[in-house]
Amino acid sequence: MSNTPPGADRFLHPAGHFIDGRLVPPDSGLSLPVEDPSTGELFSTIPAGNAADVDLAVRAARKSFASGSWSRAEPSHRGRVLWALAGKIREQLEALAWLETRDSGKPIIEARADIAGTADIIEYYAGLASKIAGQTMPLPGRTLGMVLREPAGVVGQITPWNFPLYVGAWKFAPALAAGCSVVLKPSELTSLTLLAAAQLALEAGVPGGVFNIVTGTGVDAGAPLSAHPDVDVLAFTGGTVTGQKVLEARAKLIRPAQLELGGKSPNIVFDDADLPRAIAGGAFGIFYNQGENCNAGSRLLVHDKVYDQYVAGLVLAANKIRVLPPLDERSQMGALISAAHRDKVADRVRAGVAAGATLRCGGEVAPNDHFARGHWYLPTVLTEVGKDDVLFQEEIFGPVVTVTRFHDDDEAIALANATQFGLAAGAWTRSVDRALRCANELQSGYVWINQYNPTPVEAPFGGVKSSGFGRDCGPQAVETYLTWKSVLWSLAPFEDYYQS
Ligand code: TXE
Repeated sequence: MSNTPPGADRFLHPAGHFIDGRLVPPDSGLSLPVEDPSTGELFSTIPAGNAADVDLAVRAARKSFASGSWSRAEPSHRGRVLWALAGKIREQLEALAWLETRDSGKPIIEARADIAGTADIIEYYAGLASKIAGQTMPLPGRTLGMVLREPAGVVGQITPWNFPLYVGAWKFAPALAAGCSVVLKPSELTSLTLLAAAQLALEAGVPGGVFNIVTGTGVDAGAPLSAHPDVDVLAFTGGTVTGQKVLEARAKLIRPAQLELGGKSPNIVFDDADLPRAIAGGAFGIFYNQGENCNAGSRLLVHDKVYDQYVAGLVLAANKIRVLPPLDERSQMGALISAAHRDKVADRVRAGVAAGATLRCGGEVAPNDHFARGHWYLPTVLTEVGKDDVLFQEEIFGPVVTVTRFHDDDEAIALANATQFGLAAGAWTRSVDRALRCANELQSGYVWINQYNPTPVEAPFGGVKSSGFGRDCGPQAVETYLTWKSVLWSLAPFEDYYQS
């Protein structure tokens, strides 16, 4: 591409993993191709990491942690360095957004929002670094109790392809603020911006070995990281099945994990909702980022009284979305991440229609114009979907929403809670009582009322049920990366237990 923005070239062809403060060629000598999902063009490569690379990175992380250069640095120093990193990310916003768009297929305007959001996340944790404090308490026998908060040690992090740098920052920023050393494995489909961020972190003052990136597939690099005995804490965002494998590996070591997994989030439209707003919010809730969003509002539940009007409005809104090449400034929806993923989305919809669902708009796209290459799928609305249907129960992770009818509040809440997931939920109503009931009764880690999608870093994000446990964002995220240590200090004369 000729229109590479200034600064992007430097990160376009990574010469290696980022380990111990430098680019390190992979042990295998092999690389993986990097595809532009919107054209199918193979425009770069990343190192194909393996267990030896992971081990090298974990050793570097351990060495840096033990040295204290970061783990025992003054918290305010860590904060200043993280603030400087956020500044560098803001300076490089255009370059990083361009890399993100090429890597992921998302519209450039959404990639810019991701990068600006990444800087927000890092700034939040820069501020938090100096607010981590323990406790003291009087204990029996004239003993002073002190509870110290200490960095957990070496942290492994495995991240997905849908919000590569943004969700990466949800993981690495609180870990670095806590004083941990990190080995992060990005998705093999989208590794460029995290490799760039680790290099910028070194320049901002994060010591070498504290923030390492190992690229590669889940099997070759992710699995050895989650099973590494010297990784104290493992944080993961990705699919539910992979999350199970990661948890099994951690269980064998008896080491903690934080998991943010899939969702099938309900978005409830009551009959007293501001309908135009609920229609716009329903569309935004599912179609943002091509629906490749763990909190996507993929199950619209709509009151019978407004159902027909709502569906008509939603179809109109879906058809208006500009599905264009993602580097086009007008693009509002780009391409899906890969051919395999597009095919999975298409198969799910086909099977759902065969099982009785009605396709109201969208679906597969004729391979003309810019749709001739790359992995495209149109904004899709399906109706006549019931509670027991696969379409209602299983995550699709694409621009596909089902609309299901309900008749009263009890039924709405029961339908909303009727899946194994519990990541996010939305409700549209003018009634304070209904809004509060939803906030109370929805089995979900996150509830939006009269809006959908914003995930500001201030609010903890994560799921209940099979959507995982632990939290990204908020002060809660730092908890994952800290341990408690109780110190008991006797102020009384020593009494020998065996003397009497
Ligand atoms: O994700 P994976 P995939 C959901 C979504 C999607 C499905 C599969 O429904 O359709 O998951 O997507 C690494 N040990 N989400 O297959 O595999 C992998 O390299 C250790 C929801 O792309 O979960 C990548 O870095 N790690 C989600 C990370 O796991 C392994 C975001 C996530 O990829 C591994 C993405 C293994 N055995 C998909 N296998 C969300 N919650 O936002 C793979 N990985």
